[in-house]
Amino acid sequence: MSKPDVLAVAKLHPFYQKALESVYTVHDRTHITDPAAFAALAPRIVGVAGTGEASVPRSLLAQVSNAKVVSVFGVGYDGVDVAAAIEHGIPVTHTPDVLTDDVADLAMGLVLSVGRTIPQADQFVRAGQWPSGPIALGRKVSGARLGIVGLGRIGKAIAQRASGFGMSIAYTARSAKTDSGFKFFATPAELAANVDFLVVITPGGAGTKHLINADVLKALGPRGFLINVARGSVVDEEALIAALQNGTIAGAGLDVFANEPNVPEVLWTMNNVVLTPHMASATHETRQAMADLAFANMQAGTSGQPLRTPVPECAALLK
Ligand code: NAP
Ligand code: 8YV
Repeated sequence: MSKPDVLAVAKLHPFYQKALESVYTVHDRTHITDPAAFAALAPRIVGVAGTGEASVPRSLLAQVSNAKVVSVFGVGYDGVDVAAAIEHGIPVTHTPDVLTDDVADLAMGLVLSVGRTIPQADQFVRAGQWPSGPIALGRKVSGARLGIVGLGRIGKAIAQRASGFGMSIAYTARSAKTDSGFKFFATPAELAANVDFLVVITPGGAGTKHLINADVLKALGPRGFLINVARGSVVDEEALIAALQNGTIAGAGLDVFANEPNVPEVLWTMNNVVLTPHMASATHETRQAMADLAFANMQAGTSGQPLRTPVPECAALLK
């Protein structure tokens, strides 16, 4: 008997790909590589598999309208047109919680990296520069002021870690979290003006586009550092580059970019930035847990079982 067909809309992690292949025939980006063949295939597609960065537009959802689920390998799903998916009766799932620790760990790693110039110090030693002079002094992290833009699952886990470093914590979000015990600022600019490290960890998409703009960077100031582990779209990348070049801010730690995997070359040469390739959830343990959950959602969706982790917009409808 032939296996049911699913469409992978992005290059999937091997853990997820392998699990899917045990049950389904996985069509790898056929909608892009061979649109004519895909037009014939589309009505047979029972599920769509994606990543946190993948694009699932309205036009594609219309083609795969017999699909039973869109299962995203990632907590962010800003590339999926959820409204269109709901109109077609296709629920969307994601992988919250299982990656929270890793992303919070990397956020703190970037705080420490930019403050204590760890990657630059590594290069300093490797380049044989140690004998000819001490390395420039860094910025003390313990006891510094941390601002979190987005106090959700990951934002709270960052706050928990930062508390261990004796940092004072403030945040902004769409609404104040009265039970958090942290100081709330209504806007990113007000928060930025009152912290040393500003960590961005909101969803991407239209609601947060360029939330961090030139005004916020100006408020962060020449001794302030920006950390972005959210989505490239949340930060105005041109304004950020200008702020780094002009000394408007002290430096930045960036895991996400506006046009991944393309990182503006001007950033490659700057000594006050630390760059990582969208790897906040990239550990063996977490990628396995994400694959298990994404696969479980795909199987549940395609067999009419309750979904493990539908996105909030769909969870409300499924109740
Ligand atoms: P979450 O629990 O839904 O938290 C999101 C937080 O962002 C909430 O506190 C929310 O505020 C806040 N927020 C949303 N829109 C906002 C706005 N316009 N202004 C200010 N705050 C806003 O999500 P999570 O699990 O923490 O994940 C957050 C995001 O991290 C994901 O969506 C994804 O984009 C990113 N991420 C990146 C990586 C990576 O590899 N770099 C990995 C995983 C996740 P309210 O609470 O007031 O609604
Ligand atoms: C990616 C992420 O999904 O969960 C998210 O929102 O951005 C990441 O975990 C991961 O890089 C796989 O594409």
